[in-house]
Amino acid sequence: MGWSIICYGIDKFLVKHQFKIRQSAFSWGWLSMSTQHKLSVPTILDCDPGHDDALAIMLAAASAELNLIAVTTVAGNGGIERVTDNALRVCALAGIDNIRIAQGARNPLLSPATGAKSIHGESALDGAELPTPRLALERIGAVDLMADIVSSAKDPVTLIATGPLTNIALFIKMHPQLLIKINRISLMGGSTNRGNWTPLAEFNIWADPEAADIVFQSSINIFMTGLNISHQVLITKEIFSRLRGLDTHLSRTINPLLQFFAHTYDTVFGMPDPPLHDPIAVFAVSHPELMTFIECNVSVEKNGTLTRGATVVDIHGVTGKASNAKVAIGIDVDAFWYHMIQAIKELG
Ligand SMILES: [Ca+2]
Repeated sequence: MGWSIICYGIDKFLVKHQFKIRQSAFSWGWLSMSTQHKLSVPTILDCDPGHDDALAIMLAAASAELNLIAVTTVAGNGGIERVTDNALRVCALAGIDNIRIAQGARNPLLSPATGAKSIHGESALDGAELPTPRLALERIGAVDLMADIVSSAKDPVTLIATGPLTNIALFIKMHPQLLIKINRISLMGGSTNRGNWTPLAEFNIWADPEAADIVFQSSINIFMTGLNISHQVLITKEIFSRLRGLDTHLSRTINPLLQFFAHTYDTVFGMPDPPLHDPIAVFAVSHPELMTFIECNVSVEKNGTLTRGATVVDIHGVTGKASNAKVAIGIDVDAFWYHMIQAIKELG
């Protein structure tokens, strides 16, 4: 079956909870498929491209374990028109032409969109010239497209979220009858420790804490990958060298995009080797056996005067609140990069 638990020296409490995850994984049938019957999970990726979102789209499109049906966009790293145009251009760049793309929320539920120019630049995806879009944008919006796909899907659908959770929260509130057909949400957001956009809040959750709160309280099967994991997955000089070594049309464009990202990350956070956050939420679906999760309660701070948008992750179960998420606490970094670079290679 190939399921292996990587404990990273954590105590028996965590091991006990990981075991629960392992059992859940088997009961969902993730890992019961032989290589002759490879699981292909119907997937919608909701994102705000964004450099790391761009690579998340590529990993999702190239992963045989996923059937990427649609990409939906949400205001986050840039305004909604920017990130939607970026999603379309990324698909053109990577030769992804068999999916649907729809534009989603222009603003978070209660607050205005702010963007993240200091990290992603004016276009939200600065650093390289991207090709003209080839796919046409859907006439319906992101939430309607999600409902259309989920209601007509034969199998339960997985949602991967790599931006603020506005679209997902709206889907949950507008289509409660469809939630039974969502088998999981794998999201990049929050952290088990500190933040990045504020000292205690990670950008995606900080950008729309009310939406994140709706998602975490939805009773949907949630996989959370936060900064505690993504800050282990760094775009090092060695990774840049491997990308250059591919010497494909795609790698030659990705390289300056990620160089831009590395430069801003160094300027803003003093991290010359920037973390590649978003594709890990894809990896959590395609290769859960290469990550470690614990079940625990995650609450979102909506009212803190200093801590709005912080994820309060109850790793030690001290609150007595029921578990509502599987929170990533470990990843096989080398295996992640193998699959990420392989995806770029396959897309050409
Ligand atoms: Ca993102």
